[in-house]
Parts: sequence; C-alpha cells; structure tokens
Amino acid sequence: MNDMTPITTVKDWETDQEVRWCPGCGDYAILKAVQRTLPQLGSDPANTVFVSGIGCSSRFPYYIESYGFHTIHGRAPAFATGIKLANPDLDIWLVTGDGDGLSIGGNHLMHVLRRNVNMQIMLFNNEIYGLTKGQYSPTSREGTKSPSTPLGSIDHPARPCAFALGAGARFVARGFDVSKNLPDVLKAAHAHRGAAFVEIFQNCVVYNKDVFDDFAQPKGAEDRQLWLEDGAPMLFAGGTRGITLNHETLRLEVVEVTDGDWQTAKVIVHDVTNRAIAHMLVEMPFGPFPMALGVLYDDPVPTFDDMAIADREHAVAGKEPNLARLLASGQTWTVSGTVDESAGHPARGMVSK
Ligand SMILES: Cc1ncc(C[n+]2csc(CCOP(=O)(O)OP(=O)(O)O)c2C)c(N)n1
Ligand code: SF4
Ligand SMILES: [Mg+2]
Repeated sequence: MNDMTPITTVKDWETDQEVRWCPGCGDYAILKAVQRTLPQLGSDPANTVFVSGIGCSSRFPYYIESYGFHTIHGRAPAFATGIKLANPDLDIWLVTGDGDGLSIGGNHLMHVLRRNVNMQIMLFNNEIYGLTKGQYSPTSREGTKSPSTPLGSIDHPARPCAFALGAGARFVARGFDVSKNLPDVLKAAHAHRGAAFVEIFQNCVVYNKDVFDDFAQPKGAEDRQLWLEDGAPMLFAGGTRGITLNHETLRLEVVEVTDGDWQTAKVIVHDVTNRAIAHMLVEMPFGPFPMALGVLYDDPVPTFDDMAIADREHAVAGKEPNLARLLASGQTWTVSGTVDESAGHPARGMVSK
C-alpha cells in the first residue's frame, strides 16, 4: 500500500474539541482509525482538509487537527470540489452519512463520483438519521421501526456501493467501524487518484444498535466476512468456502473448497479492475453470501481536477492577463439617457450595443 515516512504522530491529529458523540458510538472507532492512518500516509495537517455535511458523522472535522469545513446538509461534495479546484495540492477527505450523502445529498454525491474529483469519500452508514433522533434513512432495512416509520419501513434500501458504482465511481470499498482492516482500506482509497468511495458500516448504539452484528460481530466473523484482496482467490470460512461464477446462469455462487484446492472449486481470483464482478459483489445478498469487504473495485481514469487545471493552463498559455480588456470584450452595452424626474420614474434611456 502507500505507506510513507511519517512526519506526524497520532497525537498530532487529535484536537482539543469536546467530542459530542454518544458513549459507545462507532464514530469513535472510525476517528481512531483515521488518526492512526494519516501518519502512515505521510500526511501533513497543513495540507489536509476534512469536509463534511450535517449529521453526527459530519461532526468529524472538529475532531481532526487539520483544516476542516462542517458545511451544509448534503452539500459537502460541492464544497470539496471547489476546494480541490482552488488548491489541487490539498488532500481532501469528505465525510458524510447515509442521510447526508444519500437523501438530501444524493444528487451531489452522484456528481462528485461521476466527475471523478480526486478525494477520499467516507460514507458512515449507520442505516439511520442519528443526529435528528433516529428517523429511518435511505439505507434502513425494510421493517425498520423508527419515529418516522412506526409500523416499520416499507422502502427498499439503497446500497451505497451500488449507488457509487452506478454513478461511475472508479474506486469502491467497504469496511466497518471496529474492523482492524479499516486503516488498510483507507490507505488503498488514498492511493487511488480520483474519487475514492468508502462505505463504513457504523454502529449507532442509540437509534440502531448492533444492526451490523449479523456480519460484524467477532464470533464466527470469518464465516460471514469475505475480505477481498486483489489477485487472491475469494475465500472465506478459513479457506473452506469460496465464491464462484456459474457460467450458465452468470450468477455468483458459494462453493465448498476441499483441502484448500480452490482452483478445482473454480473460486474467482479477485481482480479489482473487473467492474462487472464488482457490481455482483456489491449486490451479493448477505445471508446466503458473506459480506464482501475491502477494495471491491479500483480502476483509475483521469480526474476532473487534473483535466480542469490542464484546460485552465491551456486557455491562458501565452496570454497576458488583462482585466480591462476582458471587461470590454464580447457583447457590451452602453446605457445612455436622462432622468425624467417630473414623470416620477427614475430613468428612461437607450441601450445600445
Ligand atoms: C436542509 C436541512 N434539512 C434537514 C436537516 C435535519 N438533519 C440534520 S442531520 C440529518 C440526517 C443525518 O443523517 P446521517 O447523514 O445519516 O448522519 P448521522 O447523524 O446518522 O451520522 C437531518 C435530516 C438539516 N440540518 N438541514
Ligand atoms: S446518535 Fe447514534 S450516530 Fe449519533 S452520536 Fe449517538 S450513537 Fe453515534
Ligand atoms: Mg446515518
């Protein structure tokens, strides 16, 4: 991965701000994982910006000792895009929630992914609106009881990674708050040049407690988690089970692997550039299948910021800046005439080109 010589320690990324998350919230573990990862990336607080929208998750910039913007609901992608274009040398981390990023901000999130602006995007998915006291969100499971769905949600939930892929994202990964692998996932996102989307399952212990226990609880985790590694076979359950592609139905299937012979069982070797398989992995229903975690897709293309800056440089190459000439160029008008005070209206004149 992209480990660099650290110029900071974990302490350098901690702030003196009082952390306002509830005791036991999964956000704490994510904060620690990020603070542990930044020194390993060789990041410099003077060059790093955390940008968020609104929600419990979006309080994140207060707790990182760097530049930060706690912006408006759902609009972090617009701010982050502007910051990146204004100063492309800045390393941008966007923090959003399932409500912030997929309800009010779904449109903005789609465009930052489609445009491929170079930044890391962490979507904390707790399947609930935490900050506003537990209303259901676009990722809440069917049947979720909340103040806004007292009879249980009837919506079909959005899958953030499927949304990201559908929007054109070139890097899609998944992790969860207390996972020891989260720093590696974040490092891979940072190594990707372009919009790198990371869904992080996060336990809201107050309004949606332990909703990810089905796959995240440590006991028996290896039977329920498929950690993907580029170039490695898709094995889980201690290498006794794997994922294969049925060539007749073109669907994924779980297969038993005997004596470690995954080749005979036709287990797929993970290729992070295979977009079709990435789509299948993010849609894989948990239960019959394990939860696919780690880097699902990573296939860079030119970034919006690189291209916009190249365009800008091309447009001004060999030209002297001249504001007066710019203002007088193109279609201009001269307004002339007199004020007719007796008629009681301020100005009546002529506009000529
Ligand atoms: C324009 C606007 N509409 C609604 C709200 C109320 N509001 C604040 S946070 C939030 C949802 C946050 O949910 P999520 O992004 O999942 O964050 P979490 O608190 O779960 O981390 C809502 C609806 C607001 N602040 N501004
Ligand atoms: S309401 Fe939920 S998400 Fe918000 S701080 Fe509390 S536990 Fe965390
Ligand atoms: Mg939420």
